[in-house]
Amino acid sequence: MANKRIAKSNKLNGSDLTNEDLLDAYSTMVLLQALDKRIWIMNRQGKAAIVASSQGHEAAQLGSFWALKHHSVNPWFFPYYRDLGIYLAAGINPAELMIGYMAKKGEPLSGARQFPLHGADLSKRIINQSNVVATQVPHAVGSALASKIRGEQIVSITYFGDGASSEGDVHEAMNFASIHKLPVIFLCENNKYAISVPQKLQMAVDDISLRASGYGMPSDVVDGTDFLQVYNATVEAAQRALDGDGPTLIEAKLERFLPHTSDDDDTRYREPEELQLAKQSSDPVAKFKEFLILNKIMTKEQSAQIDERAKAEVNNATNIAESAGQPDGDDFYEHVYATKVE
Ligand SMILES: Cc1ncc(C[n+]2csc(CCOP(=O)(O)OP(=O)(O)O)c2C)c(N)n1
Ligand SMILES: [Mg+2]
Repeated sequence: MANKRIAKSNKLNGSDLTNEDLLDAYSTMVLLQALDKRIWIMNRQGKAAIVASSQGHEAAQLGSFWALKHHSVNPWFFPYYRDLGIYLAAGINPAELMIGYMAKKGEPLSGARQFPLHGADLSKRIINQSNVVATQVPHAVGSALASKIRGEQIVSITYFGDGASSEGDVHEAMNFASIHKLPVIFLCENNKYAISVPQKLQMAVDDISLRASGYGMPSDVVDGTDFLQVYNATVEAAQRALDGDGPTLIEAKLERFLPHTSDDDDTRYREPEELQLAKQSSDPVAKFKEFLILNKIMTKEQSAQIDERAKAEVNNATNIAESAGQPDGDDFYEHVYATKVE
């Protein structure tokens, strides 16, 4: 099968979301950016051990989340370490997330025994067991297989980077999912770097989506800094999954605004001009804001209120996390063994 592109929605602005939905999504995006910035500061103060920032990836994470929120029931999420937006949108609150980065008592995913964002919150239907690149991808395929066997109308979605797309796990997962027409969405957040290695040295193709054709799977390439483009592509992929037509690979092209993690120095391999240009032209939050104001969906006053609310929430989360205690020794095994999934 050729690398088939999915027909784009032809509705005005390409979405079925109401203005209220869009404002809700934008408010979450502003909160995500504010929280991410504060977490980075906590790292610089020596209070958060390691951070992989989501800055630049906000639209890919929230656009796909909103699509599943509106077009599927009880989806399963298999994100990776950069996907703070998925956790926030799924309802893990900013204080719990900050507690996680500071490895304090009350962290919901692993009891603060893992790298930030790793572990699982089954009530929020999020599983991300490991920092080993791409391991979440076969997990999502297994989850989709389980849904198919049980006859459930449930979509699983997994997120991974451009670097991860060269891992055997990803290819095996895509191959299996496509053969068995499993209800899974592969969403690649292509920020053009795997730590310091640029895409050109990772693969000999420009589009990761081209790989889908090798498995007989449709794919789509979207501007991953545009909330609505990601939303639409994910809605169509979810529909295909629910119709029994199998998986889709979505490649969201976007920018990583900060070093790979707080332990990395990107000035050693990235030109400052390149980064400067990316920030000017590809900031998902600024782009979404401009779209909402130009289309008169949001006033400048509303925008300022959203900013203020986000700031207050992040301040509150920081205070709660700063005053939280250290994890207790006696809950050491709590997150180790499986709990029953309802
Ligand atoms: C199997 C494996 N190999 C190498 C690493 C070290 N490592 C951690 S993140 C990373 C780069 C991943 O890049 P990409 O998939 O593009 O995701 P990004 O961080 O850019 O979002 C590497 C090589 C690892 N954690 N696991
Ligand atoms: Mg990358």
